[in-house]
Amino acid sequence: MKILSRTFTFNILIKKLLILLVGAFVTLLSHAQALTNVIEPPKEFDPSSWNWVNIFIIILVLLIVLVIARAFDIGGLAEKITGKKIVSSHKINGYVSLVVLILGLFGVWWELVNHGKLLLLWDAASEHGADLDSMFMWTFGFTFVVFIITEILLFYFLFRYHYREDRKAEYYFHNNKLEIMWTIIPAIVLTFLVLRGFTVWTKITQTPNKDAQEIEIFGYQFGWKARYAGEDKQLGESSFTLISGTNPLGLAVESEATTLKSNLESEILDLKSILASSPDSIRLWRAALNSMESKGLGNAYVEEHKLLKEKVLDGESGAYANQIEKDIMRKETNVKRVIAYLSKATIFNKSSYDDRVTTEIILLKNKPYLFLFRARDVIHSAYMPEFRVQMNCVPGMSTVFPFTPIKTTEEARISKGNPAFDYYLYCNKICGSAHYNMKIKIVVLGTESEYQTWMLAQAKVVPPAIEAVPASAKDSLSVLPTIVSNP
Ligand SMILES: [Cu+2]
Repeated sequence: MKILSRTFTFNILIKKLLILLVGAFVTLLSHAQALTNVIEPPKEFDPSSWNWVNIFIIILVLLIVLVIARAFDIGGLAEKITGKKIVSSHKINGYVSLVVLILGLFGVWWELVNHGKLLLLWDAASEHGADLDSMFMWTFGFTFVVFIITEILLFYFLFRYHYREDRKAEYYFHNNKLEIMWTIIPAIVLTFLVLRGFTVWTKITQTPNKDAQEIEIFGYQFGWKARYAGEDKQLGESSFTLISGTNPLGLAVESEATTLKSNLESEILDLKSILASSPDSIRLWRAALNSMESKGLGNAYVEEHKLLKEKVLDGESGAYANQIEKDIMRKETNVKRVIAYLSKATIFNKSSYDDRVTTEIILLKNKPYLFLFRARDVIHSAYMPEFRVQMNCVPGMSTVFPFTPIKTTEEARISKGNPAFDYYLYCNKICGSAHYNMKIKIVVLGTESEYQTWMLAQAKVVPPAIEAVPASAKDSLSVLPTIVSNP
């Protein structure tokens, strides 16, 4: 029975197990390396591609499971014969920790090799992007080193200091050296990261560039519009107050504002007359409801009966009149705002007439831009990952982000090895049901002439009936942009 003595049996089994595992790792490793050399999308499963390596791995895994099962069998048998405890679960846990450590580190290495290009930021398409990427890499570097050290310590300590009857854990509740170390080191690292972040962000957002071309990016449920200044190199004024069915961007166009004002006023008049006649209406609805119910028609026309009853209840409780009053107040506020705009005649300076509203954003390589963001309905977020740009778009206020693209779409296609690649501006705030579809294409061109050709093909803002130009004045105004339709 000596042969089944505790340490002997167990150590041999564990050693066999480890050798098998290491063998499996080496095989997997070479296999993984072979895979990483192939930069192709995953293919459909093809049985002919299954070589002996795969079969060997499967057999190996089965063997390992078998060995583990046998180890427990023998251990249990030995315990029965000797009456002593042979398999120590603490020892097994210790070795399992080592296995987890090796497997985990291998996994980290494999991920970095295979998906590093996706995980790490390295090919920003804007001038400031390299700074942001380097910030990311520094943060990643620090946390990576800490991660590796703590993982090794954690699992190695589990292995090295697992429970043994013949040794006792040392106990102490305070250690000044440790306290100082784990306060000062993170403090230094965080100070470095925060200061660097602060300087980079200041550099990106606070450095005015007088040559920057302004482009307005307008977000709405669910899409984007871009607005470029025309020949006057000036974006026309706009306001959310002036937004209407025919003026979706709320541009400062006097005739549009006047129409909006008169529409609102007539809507208010309509609502007021509805409100004045509401007691009569409510009496009529009540009479109709009573007659319906007395004739027993409530069961035959369930839906109609329900709607009529709701109307009567709303009317008699005052909720109906209340809602109309609220609508009137809201529209009156709108009218006041529009009138205030109309009195500020300076903003209706026709500077928006030559603006061009586009459904794509076209940029020129190495040209500085200042994006001005607006939103119509709810908060959206303009996110251009390739350019490392993100900014909230808030209704009623404007936000900005300056950047300079440094790679044309063509160059990006080549460097990514993807001829179908395109830059996009996405919405990055969950803003409603079709949020997922809210994006606009960005094209970065290399030459001014391509840009000009595209720009000329864009329609000017000038709304058709915008300014009713008197016939006699038409000639003198012919320099003003006429109605241009999108070719
Ligand atoms: Cu959105």
